Amino acid sequence: MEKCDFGLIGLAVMGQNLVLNMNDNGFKVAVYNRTVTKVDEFITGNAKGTEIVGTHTIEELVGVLKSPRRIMLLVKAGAPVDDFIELLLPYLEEGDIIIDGGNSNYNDTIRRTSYVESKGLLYIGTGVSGGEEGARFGPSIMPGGSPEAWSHVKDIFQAVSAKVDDDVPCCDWVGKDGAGHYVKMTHNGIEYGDMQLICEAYDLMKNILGMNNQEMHETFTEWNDGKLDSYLIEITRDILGYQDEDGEYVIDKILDTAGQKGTGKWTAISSLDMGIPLTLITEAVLSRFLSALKADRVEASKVLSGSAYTFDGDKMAFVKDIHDALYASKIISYTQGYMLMRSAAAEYNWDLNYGGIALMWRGGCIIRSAFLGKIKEAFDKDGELNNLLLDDYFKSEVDTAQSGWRRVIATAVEAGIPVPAMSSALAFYDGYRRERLPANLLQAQRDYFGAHTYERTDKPRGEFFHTNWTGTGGDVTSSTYNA
Ligand code: 2AM
Repeated sequence: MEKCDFGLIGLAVMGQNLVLNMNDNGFKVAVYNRTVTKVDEFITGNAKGTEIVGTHTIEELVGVLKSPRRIMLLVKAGAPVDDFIELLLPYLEEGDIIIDGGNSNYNDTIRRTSYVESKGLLYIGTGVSGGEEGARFGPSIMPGGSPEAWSHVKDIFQAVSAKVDDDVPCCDWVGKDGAGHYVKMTHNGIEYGDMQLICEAYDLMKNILGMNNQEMHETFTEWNDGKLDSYLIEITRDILGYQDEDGEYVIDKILDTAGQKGTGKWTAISSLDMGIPLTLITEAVLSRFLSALKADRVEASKVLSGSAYTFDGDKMAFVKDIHDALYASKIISYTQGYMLMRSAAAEYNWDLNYGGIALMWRGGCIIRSAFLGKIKEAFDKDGELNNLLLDDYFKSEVDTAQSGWRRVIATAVEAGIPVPAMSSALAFYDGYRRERLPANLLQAQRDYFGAHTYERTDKPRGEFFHTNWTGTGGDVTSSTYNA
């Protein structure tokens, strides 16, 4: 038998679909699964009539692959990945490549890359985004790991990935060790932010303007033809228009408690660790937590009062303002996401291609949008662009949107409708553009109670001063005491 090009372990839906996609693209794939009966079910079921080869042991899988062997794990993140690495190692040879295509934490991928390399093998940790549909017909693929591995997987990864603008693949090498999974994590964080922003726009339309599902469906239809053109706006349009057999809107019957699998939380944690003000994504994660407190909210709703506000302005004008608030906030969210990646690149010594990342997200994945094309253009103009907000295009877009954005936040506050993502985005914008913030007072307070010292506006940076505020504390400064 002619040997196979690629091996895949893990035949859940994502794994099955990715294998079928590879098969469609002319690659011969061998598969294995922990529960071996699923291999036969797949071969006689969804994979019937394809070139896909089923194997029943790890040894058999390894035996049918060409060298260097390329084996992807698409199994549950965490211990199962480590377990399979251990199971594979005894059968693999120098130069073989283990690929983790699951949603692994980038810290695990950093550790696994160095471990697998220490055994003479190569490792790739790759983000694969686009859900089941993406895996089948073209996901966004974000690989990182051992750089020498890239040339061995490039053809197959780029062949099966999504394409934009006449065949440009949404897949390129991201960087060494955990870079691919870090960028995938950031993608998921941005996805949390985009979804929260859309939910806030929905809340404002429904609960300030009193719009019905049909009206909102039409609004999202219009928005999807403009600057907000994206997968998430498109599915929101469809969700709002969807009626069940009884002609009732399904959206109104869905319980308002959000679930999560943790990648948004990881993004927020990483931003806290690195000191990056990733406010919007973090608010999106916290909003899911608040939504999950359903029983508490039901109780509180009976007790706590809000506002008696009623809207009496121009409805259509306010819908336009909501659009602008969503759009400007989205610019802030991506700005913050890119700040995070820039900081991670410095921390972990990755050489990230920021325009290339926008291109990878442009198609195939959940946050795919026309907007990402604009981000790509910004980095094409200036590869060293320090902050997206300073790009001419985005600067002028925020300029145009900001009056509507401010009106939305002001109205939401008056009406008592929470818009944590939109309002934290505005607070970030108003903070970031300020030459002077009130942290002078904060430094004075720290120096007052803890002698933490401060720098002065009239002296060079790096010189530290202490004031004896009370006249009794003496001149001793503190560098270790943290009150
Ligand atoms: P299974 O079919 O044998 O359950 C998605 O859940 C994929 O991850 C499936 O292929 C599943 O295998 C695999 N998986 C889940 N938990 C696992 C574990 N603890 N060890 C090995 N594979 C696991």
